[in-house]
Amino acid sequence: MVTAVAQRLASQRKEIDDTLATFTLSTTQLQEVKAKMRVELERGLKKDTHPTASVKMLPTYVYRTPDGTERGKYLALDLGGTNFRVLVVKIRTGMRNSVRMYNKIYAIPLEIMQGTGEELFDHIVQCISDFLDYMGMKNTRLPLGFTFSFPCNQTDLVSWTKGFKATDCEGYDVVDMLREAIKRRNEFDLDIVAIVNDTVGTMMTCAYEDPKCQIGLIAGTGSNVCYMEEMKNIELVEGDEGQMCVNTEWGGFGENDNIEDIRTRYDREVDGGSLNPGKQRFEKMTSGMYLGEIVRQILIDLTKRGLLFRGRITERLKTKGIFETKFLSQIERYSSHLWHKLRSILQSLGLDSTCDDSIIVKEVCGAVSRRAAQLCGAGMAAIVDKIRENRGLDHLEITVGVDGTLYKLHPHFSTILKDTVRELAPNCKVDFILSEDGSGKGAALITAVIDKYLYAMRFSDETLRDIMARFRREMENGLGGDTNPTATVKMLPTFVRSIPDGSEKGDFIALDLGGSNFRILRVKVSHEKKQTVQMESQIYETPEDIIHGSGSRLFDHVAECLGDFMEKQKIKDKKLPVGFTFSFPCAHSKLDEAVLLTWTKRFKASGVEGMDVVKLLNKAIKKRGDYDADIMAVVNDTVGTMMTCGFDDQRCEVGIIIGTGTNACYMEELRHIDMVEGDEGRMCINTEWGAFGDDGTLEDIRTEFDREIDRGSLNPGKQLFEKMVSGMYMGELVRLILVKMAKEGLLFEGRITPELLTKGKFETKHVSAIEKSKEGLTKAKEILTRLGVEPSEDDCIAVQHVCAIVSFRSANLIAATLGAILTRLKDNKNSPRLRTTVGIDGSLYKMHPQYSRRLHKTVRRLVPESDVRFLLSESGSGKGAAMVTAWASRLADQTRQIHSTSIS
Ligand code: 0WK
Ligand code: 0WK
Ligand code: BGC
Ligand code: BGC
Repeated sequence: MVTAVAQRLASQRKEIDDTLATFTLSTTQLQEVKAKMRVELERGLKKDTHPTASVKMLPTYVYRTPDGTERGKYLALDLGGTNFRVLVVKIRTGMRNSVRMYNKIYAIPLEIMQGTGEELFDHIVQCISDFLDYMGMKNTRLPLGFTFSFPCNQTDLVSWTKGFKATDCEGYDVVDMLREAIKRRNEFDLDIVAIVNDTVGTMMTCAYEDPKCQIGLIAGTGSNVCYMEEMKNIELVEGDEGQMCVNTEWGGFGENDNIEDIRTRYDREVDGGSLNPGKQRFEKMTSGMYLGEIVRQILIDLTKRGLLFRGRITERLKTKGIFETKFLSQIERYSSHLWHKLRSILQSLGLDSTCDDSIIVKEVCGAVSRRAAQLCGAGMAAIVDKIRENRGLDHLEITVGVDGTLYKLHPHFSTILKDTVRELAPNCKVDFILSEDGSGKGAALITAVIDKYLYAMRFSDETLRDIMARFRREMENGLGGDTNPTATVKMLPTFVRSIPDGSEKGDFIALDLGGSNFRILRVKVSHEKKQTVQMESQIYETPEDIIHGSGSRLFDHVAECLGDFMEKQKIKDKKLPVGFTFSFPCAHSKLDEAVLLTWTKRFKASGVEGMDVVKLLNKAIKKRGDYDADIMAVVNDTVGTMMTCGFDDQRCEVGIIIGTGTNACYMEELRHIDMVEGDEGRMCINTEWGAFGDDGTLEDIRTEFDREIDRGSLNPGKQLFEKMVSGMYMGELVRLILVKMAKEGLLFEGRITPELLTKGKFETKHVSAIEKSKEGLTKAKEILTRLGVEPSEDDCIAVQHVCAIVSFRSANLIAATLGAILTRLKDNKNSPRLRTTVGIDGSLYKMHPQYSRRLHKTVRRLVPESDVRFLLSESGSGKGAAMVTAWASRLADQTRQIHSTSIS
């Protein structure tokens, strides 16, 4: 005799079973889900269906998994999962497991997640700042890989998901938003190299251990998968060769109502109450952010129907988000006989339950999580089968890299998922490996792949100090009588013994040859009230056939221009003293005797090296016979620049050129210059630092691109330092890197055009234009379009990044060699602190938007015990040459007077 209670219990049981049955998916239903997922994968890949596809299949521009050659030190951000992590990742080549990571977890408060975009990115930057402080790395400009776990079209955020809803972000470029925030804080600088989805980061992290890993799965707060797809199937991206990782964003599956048959009313409740109703329907059935909510909705419904908690709905049960997914895992971990454990979990949620209640709650949790795992399994089965068919295989063996708290912490999720994949994709043997280190490592690996060619161009302060010490040694070698012959840094005496002292006066001609312009100047130095300088100048061509022709033709050309200038100045009848700025390495025996040691930069005229250039010029002038000139001094452009700046600042004792070429001079104690008699006072030394490294001392920091530049230069094996840093070579360096990256498919979708392959097509002025903060990317587009490579926005960002690395290296290296000169000056003066001025000129330093700031900053870090003023030479080295000529003229006058008095 079945009692009424038993009947009521049986019907209640049936009601519960019917409810739970809506979460039970049959194999057929799962196969349908798999088939529908497959259809959506294809629709997402195809150009014409992509716009309406619910599974967006976003190209990631990651063309391969790690191959063990990655190396370097990277900063990584990991945003979008449970925790916001900031990491530093050190990757060493060779042994597979040589990755060191340090990280710190930061909270992202709800009001920040759902505040304004500016607040969110300022918060992110504040955490980075705290981390860099903690790691003592605020001054190192590290490359950054940013794991940003939201759907992005290249670097534009498509839409927020999970708990995020910050305003003014969707549709905007994540890189720009982060860059702006870094600029707002103005405390440190970073190179944002890559924006990576967490699925991609996870795949890369696991592929570093298992090369078969070609799929990344996140089963955590959110749910998503990426995998390596054949390029020929990705219609949104040009090119048919090779593979590219596609971020499926399968969370959106079902947004076109194609799984309404398996969505329950509880799913619709959860979706209706979410931050993005109608969106991410598959995610809301499968991921940690929502499973707890689905359970809560079911519990509310069962309770309303009197089937649970004695029909009493508590405030707690009505509270959204109270039933976190972690409780599912805890509840499902206990077998039913441990109902008291279940009860205490429910108690902690303020839910008073009976034994039956606890068991029903456990069943509900089980049903919800089982469905989630099965759905993910069905989706995964669609992906592995697609890959198998892509490769025309009957049987596929592949590995999935996995991360996410749901997969990690839920007792059954991973098993059910694996079982479902095995059942629905029987022709695939799928291994799952858990990502131990999170996607930060993967983000660093991707940054390393992109940055592979740039890594070697980044120097820590430690390395820069080492280069400083090396250069200091080379200076001593150059100054030493016995070591000078073999020294690479020639430390050439200039016979200029002081900077202008204000007594200079006269009417001079200055020739300025060797920079980007050949300039002839008339310089009048007078003393009305105070010393004033008037200058008139004219620029003359130096055609290639002249500077590559014979020496006599070159000097004839110089003499002709001088004649033309004097004509225009109506001074052909005057024999004015001439100061000749000749910007090449010359061995002086006196001011007006200078033997060219070797041509540099664009010059290669024959029959000049080893000759006295004053004689050659005088000969050319004489040959003309239409005017006369008194060449009183040959000065290097660094010396001219120091003198020009010394005219305005008495502290100036260093002259630097960072232009077509690069070089520095400075005032050295005469007692240290073995090649010149005397110990009193000082003399200006032309270091010719361009040749630093010609003896191999810089081989460890020279890259394959530096070697290629040198091989293709007019003077292979010479001026190796100059070729790493100066304006004549910078554009070409960038071009070679772009060609290499394009060849690797890292840029322009692998497009290589004849223009891109043409030497000199990418100029240093392009580097400066592209690094302009505001219009840089537009300029990049313009310049790259002219090279025919049809650049994407990402390409422009990457090219801007390459430019930044190359120009930054130049500024850093010059800061190191200048640092060596400054410490030597300080030691020479035996003072605890150096106060000095550096006169500087050159088109690279003047034109590049960031160069000077970077140079100054690094110099101040490398030589903290100094106060260095950088004084830009407004008027070029001509004025300085005139100052030296004034001094030489006076000396000549005095000699003449002494001579004439001694014979009279
Ligand atoms: C750890 C990864 C991170 C990812 C997270 C997902 O490092 O990139 O977003 O897993 O899991 P969740 O924290 O959302 O459970
Ligand atoms: C301007 C000076 C000149 C020097 C030039 C270097 O007047 O002596 O050679 O700067 O800069 P560049 O023109 O090579 O960029
Ligand atoms: C995002 C994905 C992310 C996944 C896992 C989803 O909400 O749309 O980009 O990979 O969560 O974190
Ligand atoms: C030359 C130097 C010159 C520098 C800057 C180098 O190539 O060797 O003499 O100062 O360029 O113009």
